[in-house]
Amino acid sequence: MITLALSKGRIFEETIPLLAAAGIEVSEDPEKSRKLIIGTNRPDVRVIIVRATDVPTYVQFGAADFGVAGKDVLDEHGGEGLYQSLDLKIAQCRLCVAVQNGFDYQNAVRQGARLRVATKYVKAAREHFAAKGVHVDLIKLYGSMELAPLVGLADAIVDLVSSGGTLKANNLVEVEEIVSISSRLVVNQAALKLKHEGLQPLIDSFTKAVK
Ligand code: PRT
Ligand code: MG
Repeated sequence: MITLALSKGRIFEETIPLLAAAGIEVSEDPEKSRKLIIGTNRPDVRVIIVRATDVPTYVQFGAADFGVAGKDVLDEHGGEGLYQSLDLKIAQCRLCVAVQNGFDYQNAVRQGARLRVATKYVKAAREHFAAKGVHVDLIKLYGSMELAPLVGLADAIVDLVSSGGTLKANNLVEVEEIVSISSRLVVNQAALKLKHEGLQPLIDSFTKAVK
């Protein structure tokens, strides 16, 4: 059995065409069904539905042979035990620093002020501000980062932006891009050897489909 770990939402939706290119059709829609293990038209291939941030963990421990995860998630996870095989160029966005409209970020940085930064991406944020020599107090959040500057929890946030609509709706502006993000196919290192016959053709089809 070959097991693919996906998260619901954009990653699932954008992986479907890549699976189709490999001749694989999932038998259920995870948005409608509550099933966490979904079969496919191939009796030897199944999909498991996990939280986006949990995909690397399932693959790392071999509970899934491969999976699709954002570069943001992989960077925070560290990628131990994972073979990062392919940029799928899906679920694209960028990791940014944003502040409330009117907050003079460049000036605060110039003045050497200690900034309070709220984020889910503590590792990426720490590295970014350390490289700039900016002193920050990081506040770990698990979602709705956009709220933090509006209620005085933080001066800035580090969060993903795609259309920019969420920032705009909350009177925030992007002041720095840290890194551009897309989703990657990650493979369990042991599975890549032990299940090579089954896995490699799928990886090859994904590779072709991305091009
Ligand atoms: O949503 P949930 O809490 O269940 O989990 P999750 O946020 O970890 O998963 P999901 O499915 O939302 O995101 C999975 C992956 O998609 C992320 O790890 C990213 O690699 C990628 N991705 C691409 C995004 C976005 N675009 C994105 N726009 N992930 C999140 N967002 C959020 C962003 O955090 C912000 O709140 O969407 C909002 C901004 O969107 P715009 O279009 O208004 O700019
Ligand atoms: Mg989300």
